Amino acid sequence: MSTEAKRAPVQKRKEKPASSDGQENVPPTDDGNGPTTEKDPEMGTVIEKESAPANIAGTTPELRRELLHSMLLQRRFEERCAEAYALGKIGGFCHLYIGQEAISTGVMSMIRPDDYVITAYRDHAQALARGVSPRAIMAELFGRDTGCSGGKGGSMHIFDAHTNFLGGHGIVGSHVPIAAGVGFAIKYRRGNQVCVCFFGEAAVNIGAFHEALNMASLWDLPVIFIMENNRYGMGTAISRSTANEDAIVRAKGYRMEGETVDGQDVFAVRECMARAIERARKEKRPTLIEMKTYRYMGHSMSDAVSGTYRTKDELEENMKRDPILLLHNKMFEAGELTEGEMHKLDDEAKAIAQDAWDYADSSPEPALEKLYTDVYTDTTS
Ligand SMILES: Cc1ncc(C[n+]2csc(CCOP(=O)(O)OP(=O)(O)O)c2C)c(N)n1
Ligand SMILES: [Mg+2]
Repeated sequence: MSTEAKRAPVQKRKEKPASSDGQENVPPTDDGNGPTTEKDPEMGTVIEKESAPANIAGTTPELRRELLHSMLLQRRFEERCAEAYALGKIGGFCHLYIGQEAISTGVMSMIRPDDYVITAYRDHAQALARGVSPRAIMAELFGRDTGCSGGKGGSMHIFDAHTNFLGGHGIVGSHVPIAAGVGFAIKYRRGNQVCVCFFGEAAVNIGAFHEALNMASLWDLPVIFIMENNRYGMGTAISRSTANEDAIVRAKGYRMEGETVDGQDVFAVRECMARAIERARKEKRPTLIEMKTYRYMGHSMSDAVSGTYRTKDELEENMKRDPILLLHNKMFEAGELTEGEMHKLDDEAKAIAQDAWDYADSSPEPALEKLYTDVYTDTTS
C-alpha cells in the first residue's frame, strides 16, 4: 500500500530526536491556542489545566510537536521495516502498526519512565514510542547481536529493561495475565507505578483475558488494559468472531471501569489515559479501555493490504482519518506548524530510520554459542 502519501512522526523519546518531511492537508479544527500546562510530579507528564479546545486539552505547542514527531518516526520506521522485509533482511513474522500510532503515542506520553508496558506482537512502534532505541529495535528485526533481545527474539519479541518494556508476545492474549502479575508486584512492593497492557480486540475472546481481568479487579491491581480495536483479527472481522461486538461491556463483567475512545485522536487517547492513570495510582483500580482504530497494512507482511477480507474502499475511507494527518491538521489550523516545518520533522524521522537501518545492517549476527544463553535464568540469590 502506499502509506508514502500519509506519514507522520512519533513522540518524544528521551534519548534521541529525529526529523522528517512530507505532508498533506488540513481540515477545520479548533484553534489550539494558549493552553496552560503544568508538570504534575505524580504523573510525570504534562496534563490538563488549560483553556484550549477540548481535543487538544492539556498540551502545549511544544508537546504537540513532540507527539507529531513521535508518530512520524513510528510511521517512517515501519515503512522501512516493510522494505527490509521485502529484501529478506527481516525474517520470520512481521506485523506493522501503521495507522494506529495515535494510541502508542498518546499512551506513552502520559505514563512515567518507571511504569511498565507489555504488549502483543505488533510491537515495534509501541517500543519506539516508549523510547526504546530505534537502532536496537531495527537490529533485533534484522536478527543481529546488537538487537534489544540479542537478535534472538525478532519482530514479535522486542524487550527493553531500561524502559520497562516487557515485550513483545506472540501468543494472542498470553501476556494479559502477565500484566496482572506485574500489577500485583507493584502493589506487593507498595509502589505507585501502573502497568499498561496492549492487545487486539480478538484477544478478548481468549480465556486468559478473562482470568486476568477478574484477578486485576478482585485484587485491586493498577493495570490499564488497552484493547486496540482495529476491527480484524488476522482476516476475521470482529462481527464474525465476537458474540457481542460492543467489546467494552466486558469491563462490567469484572466490576471494572470501561471506556471507549477514538484511537485516531491522540488527544482523546491522552485524556482517557489521564483518567485511567489517576484511578490506577490513587485508587489502585484497573481500567479497560477500548481504543477504536484501523490498521492500514495487512495483518502481517504475508497478508494482502485489501481485496480479500476487506475492500479497497473501506481501507481508503479509514485512511482519511490518519492519526498523523489529524494531528497535523489541528496544528496547521492553529497556526503552529508550517508545511516547511512538517517536512523538516518528516526528514528527521526518515533520517533516524535510515540510521537504524545502517546500524542494523552493519551489526554482526549473534555468535553460535549464544544459542545456549538466555534459555534459563539463575533465580538463586
Ligand atoms: C492463542 C493464539 N491463537 C491464534 C493465534 C494466531 N493469531 C495471530 S494474530 C491473530 C489475530 C489477533 O488479532 P487481534 O487480537 O485483534 O490483534 P491485531 O492483530 O489486530 O493487532 C491470531 C488469531 C495466536 N497467535 N495465538
Ligand atoms: Mg485486531
